[in-house]
Amino acid sequence: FLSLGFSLKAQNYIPSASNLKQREWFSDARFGLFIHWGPFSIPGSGEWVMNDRKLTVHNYTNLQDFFNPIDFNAAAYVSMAKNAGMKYITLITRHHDGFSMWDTKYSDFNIMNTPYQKDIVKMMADECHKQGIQLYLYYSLLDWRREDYPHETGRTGQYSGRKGNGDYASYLQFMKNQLTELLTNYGKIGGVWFDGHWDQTQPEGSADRSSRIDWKYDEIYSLIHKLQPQCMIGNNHHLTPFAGEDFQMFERDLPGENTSGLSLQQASDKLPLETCETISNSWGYNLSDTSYKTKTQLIKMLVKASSLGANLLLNIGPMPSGKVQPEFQDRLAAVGEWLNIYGESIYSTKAGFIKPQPWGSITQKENKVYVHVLDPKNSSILVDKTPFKKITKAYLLKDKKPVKFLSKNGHTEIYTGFSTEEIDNVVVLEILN
Ligand code: JFZ
Repeated sequence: FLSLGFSLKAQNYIPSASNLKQREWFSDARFGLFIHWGPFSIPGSGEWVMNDRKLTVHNYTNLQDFFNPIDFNAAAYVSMAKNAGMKYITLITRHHDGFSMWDTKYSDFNIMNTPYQKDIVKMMADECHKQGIQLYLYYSLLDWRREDYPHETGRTGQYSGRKGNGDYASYLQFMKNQLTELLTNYGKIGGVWFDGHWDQTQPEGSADRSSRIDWKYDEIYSLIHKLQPQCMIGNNHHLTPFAGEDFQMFERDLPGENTSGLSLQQASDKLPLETCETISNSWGYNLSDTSYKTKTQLIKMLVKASSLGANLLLNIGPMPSGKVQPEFQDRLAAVGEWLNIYGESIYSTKAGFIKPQPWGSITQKENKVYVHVLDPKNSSILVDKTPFKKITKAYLLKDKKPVKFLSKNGHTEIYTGFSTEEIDNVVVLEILN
């Protein structure tokens, strides 16, 4: 094995051929499953329970003794994702509470020290590889437990009872050790989803968004790309992508919409995009949250994300036992059924030539334009400035029934006989460029 003896700085980052290939795969995939799950699920108050209830490290550690997910079944999780039409799973390996869901040598607060004693990441990785779905790993940069995490400058985790000052050099080494395990022992990993950077910056909307610590991302990112060159790096920092990152994520928002106040940054025109949302309002299991989005809302979200050139990473928070509640299962199955018919207008498409409109939005690939009429209020739809020469055919995707249209001087009018019962009346325009 040839070692070059130097490490490329992230600043000079040139993605490898396999990384570029993985990015393409990712953009084509369009739909993934986010899983927020771990001992934080036990109290049923979401994954921030340690911080929200001001629990100390000492008391929170007790959760380790209760985590025994007897209903966890990796094969069932992967099948559920596949049947939903999802192409990848992004699994929490370690959230802000610092619990490691795998057999790690670098922290005692891990799955092997629970009554369960089985490596969740390993079981998921093996099953994903077996069933042909890709695995991405969520890894928190922020830690509410460790004394070496720079907790004194952090915005959260102040009730943990930690003493002294953080020691970032030590914490960085710890993260590198853990990431090395994750990228060595679990086969091919599609990407790493970092989160927690924002703990060291002023809140969104503040003038100064600089970090209070130097995270040394160049070291972390080059390590990952050295271990697995294809592995895509994303970081939920709510800022313009940093050098060395391979995709850009938007938390609870569509690129450019900024309805959550968390994505003021512009969408990169070079990197694959991903938006994440959750079926209820919580990420981790929450007993009091019954605000489930409907299947219609979820499908529209997926359509809009695709129209903006972004993937949808849709979250579930399984129960402490590992069981996925029927409200989540049913919705995932329903989106899957829809994709069985309409998947052609979602997978491997590009952003539409216009942004989403009041009536709906557009995706496209090769010589096909998919007009997603999500809200057919009027009897016709006008698409201004159509960037193609000619429409050769127009029909409903569902049953190939022809659709009337008028296309002149770059204006296209499509006549609706559209059903308001339909979630999405997809009209296919076959075009000449
Ligand atoms: C983060 C996590 O904190 C959350 O638990 C979940 O994993 C989500 C997907 O990502 O959400 C955030 C991100 C940023 C802030 C708060 C929550 N912030 O800037 O205050």
